[in-house]
Amino acid sequence: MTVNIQRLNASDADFDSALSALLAWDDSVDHQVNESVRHILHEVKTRGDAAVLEFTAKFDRLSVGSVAELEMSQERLQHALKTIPQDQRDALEHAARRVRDYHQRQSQESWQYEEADGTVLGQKITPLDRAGLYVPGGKAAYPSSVLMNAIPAKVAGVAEVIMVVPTPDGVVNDLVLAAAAIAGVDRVFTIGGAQAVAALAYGTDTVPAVDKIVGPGNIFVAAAKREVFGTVGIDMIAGPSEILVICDGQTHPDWIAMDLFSQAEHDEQAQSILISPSAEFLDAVEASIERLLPTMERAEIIRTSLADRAALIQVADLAEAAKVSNRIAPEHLELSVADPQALLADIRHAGAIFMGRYTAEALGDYCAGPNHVLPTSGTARFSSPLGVYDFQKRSSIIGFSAEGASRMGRVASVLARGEGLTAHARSAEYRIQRD
Ligand code: HSO
Ligand code: ZN
Repeated sequence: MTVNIQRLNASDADFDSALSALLAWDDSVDHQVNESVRHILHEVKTRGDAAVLEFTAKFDRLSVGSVAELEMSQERLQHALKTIPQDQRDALEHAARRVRDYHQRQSQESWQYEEADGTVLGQKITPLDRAGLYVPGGKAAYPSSVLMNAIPAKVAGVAEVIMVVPTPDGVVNDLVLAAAAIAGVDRVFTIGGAQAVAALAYGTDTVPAVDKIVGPGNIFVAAAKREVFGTVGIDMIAGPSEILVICDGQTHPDWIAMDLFSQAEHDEQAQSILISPSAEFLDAVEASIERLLPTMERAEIIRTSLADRAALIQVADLAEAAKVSNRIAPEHLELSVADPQALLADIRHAGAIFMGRYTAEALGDYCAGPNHVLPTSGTARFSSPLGVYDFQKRSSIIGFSAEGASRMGRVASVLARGEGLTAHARSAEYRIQRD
């Protein structure tokens, strides 16, 4: 059964509208979902632990007497670390080291400077007190995502990282717990859904309230995060995974086909796009797709994703490829070309850029070092990968000398009177030295 992947040509008159249609993504909120999420949030906010227990029994078929029983001890995390296969442990630890090293480079320094009259101005960096990390359960439970979310928080200096992960029917994923142990997660509760987001946002007798909630989740979790934003910070509402490959036609077509599969296998809504100046190469990759697809474990997910959302786009040259890519602003961008550094100069919008034929996007998902939590659905136009910055904040520092207060008091006074704010004006004027 052939996959009918959409073909586009940038020189076609209707290319612009075809591209818009390809990128159209319906993230409209479902009112039904919003209703039930609001109800869950309200119940947890007002009834705390009791509500968390009821929803966990209802949605995860897990009944216990107290939320404390749903907490996994550090001993339990260490036990998971000791019992997972040794190669898994080694690889997780290796990846964690690289993720930590990379994120350490993002550390921000506080700074101050002094003006001639002794006035001091500056910026003080402070980590968040507590961060909450949502980890999905079931087939979307990725230990790599535990590392990618928790390590930047720890590098930032967050004192307490609280992880929540649903365990439907009490089934625990030991790889996820082991990753939590490696990343230094402080507390883990086996709760999930909107009730877990609510517990983190509002706090209960057992679950401490956090300052920011990060991590992916299903539509209920996304709706809950949207709803609690303002009470706490959130990272982003991530859409389905995307990969865009720009290839000059010289990479093995099987490699490119598999790179496209690698994001398509995440879910049916994932988007994989290949752009090349060579029509023969697009044909060759299509042939590879046909041949390789039946060999894939997740063939059906990949097939649906490719049929519904993929495209093979022909362009005149690499410069045009970069232009189309900038318009798409993909989450992941592979520059599978001879001179990726030269092409990089033309790239403006992408969550992560993978340089050259050897740089499979999958390496970035696991162990390159940079974060795999990236802006999706074109939001790379204005946002960035998750990082240490997301777990720190800035306070401005302002310190006037007597001389500085006198000089700037005159300026403030004029502006305050212009705004009709007399207390502001007089507060500044008290400090003006008159002689
Ligand atoms: N590609 C995903 C992250 C991931 N891949 C986790 C494998 N495991 C983010 O777009
Ligand atoms: Zn992935």
